[in-house]
Amino acid sequence: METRASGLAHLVLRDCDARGHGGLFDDRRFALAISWPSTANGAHRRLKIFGEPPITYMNTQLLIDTANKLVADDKGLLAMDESNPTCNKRFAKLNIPQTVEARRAYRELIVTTLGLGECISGAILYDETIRQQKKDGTTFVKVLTDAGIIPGIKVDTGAKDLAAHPGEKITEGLDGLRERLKEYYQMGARFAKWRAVIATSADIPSRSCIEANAHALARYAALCQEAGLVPIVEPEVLMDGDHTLEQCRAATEEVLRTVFNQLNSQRVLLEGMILKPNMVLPGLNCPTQASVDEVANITVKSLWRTVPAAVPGIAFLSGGQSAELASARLNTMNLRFKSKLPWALAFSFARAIQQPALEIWRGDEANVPAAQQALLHRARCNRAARRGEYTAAMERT
Ligand code: 5MM
Repeated sequence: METRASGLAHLVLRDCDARGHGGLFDDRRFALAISWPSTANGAHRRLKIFGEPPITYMNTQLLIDTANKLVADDKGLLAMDESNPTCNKRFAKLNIPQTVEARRAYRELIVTTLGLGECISGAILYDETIRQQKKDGTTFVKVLTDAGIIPGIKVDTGAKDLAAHPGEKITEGLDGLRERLKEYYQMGARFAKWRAVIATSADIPSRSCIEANAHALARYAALCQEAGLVPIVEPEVLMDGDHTLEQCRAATEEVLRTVFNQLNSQRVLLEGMILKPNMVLPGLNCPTQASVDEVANITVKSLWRTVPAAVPGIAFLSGGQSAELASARLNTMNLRFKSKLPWALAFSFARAIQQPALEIWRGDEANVPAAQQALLHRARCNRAARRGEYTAAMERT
């Protein structure tokens, strides 16, 4: 559609078709452009203002299918992508040896848990783990795939201090990422994860920290889609501190708005990604804590305001909440709002699924069956929470 805006300028509203696509309701978006006669014969030069469509890859359908599978059937993700330092820290607290073999044995316990695939759609691995095998030599990737669980991989290289911004972090890992993604795809990964961490207090997050992290997340996401991997986009507003529920809401909304601006600007296909945000919570040291209902309401409201409907799923991180509270809050969100929301509300928990199992295992092979039982229990609780069917009574069974 073109409208004559003035004698000089042409306002052009057109259904994007830069790559030959058309139709308002396919995955293209509107573009707004201004053109004006700029040559003697009246040819128009166009100044594009916004609306570049996401790029179309050979594997666009694969990305959309994988993203949908990750949040289908009321399942969710299991984050088991602790880097070696994080894993060692958790082992140290329980006097578990901090060795490659102990980490391998623990990950074998997780991936061989019978029935896990009934509740878990995808498992996020770490570089060390995606290369590891069971004692009998079967790769973890094969064990997961055989269980109907899609293997994923954490690809950021960690959050480092942001220069000139005391108390703030920037996640690194873009250098060489294209090559690493190719390798992970060949190893069987079909999705990836990158986590940005945003601290909150009276003076932070700064605009520059939010922008730098959102830009990195968007560049990572575009590279993933180019490689056929669904990007899990994880901007985490941390629970640490004494900030209020309202401060967390404001920071979370600002972060999510900026992240989606950057994702659009890097031409990321929203239908082929999953968002992994924090729930909106008061800081751990805030004197006023929030009820399950309050958390559910404010979290959904913030997401409703900021997350485009094209995104197929939102899979929350647990962020240090207790396993039971994470399930209860997710349950209330689904119970109250599921039928009204454009995206699935799922989970991508690490501690809130693994912690009870790790505490039972403690590095002792004799504890493996009981630890697996605990892991499966948490996975079942969270699947029930996706259906709005989780109850405190489940914790007593
Ligand atoms: C497993 O923890 C991941 C971070 O590991 P590193 O700090 O070692 O890089 C983390 O990204 C995790 O996947 C998510 O934050 C979810 O974990 P929680 O425990 O918050 O659910």
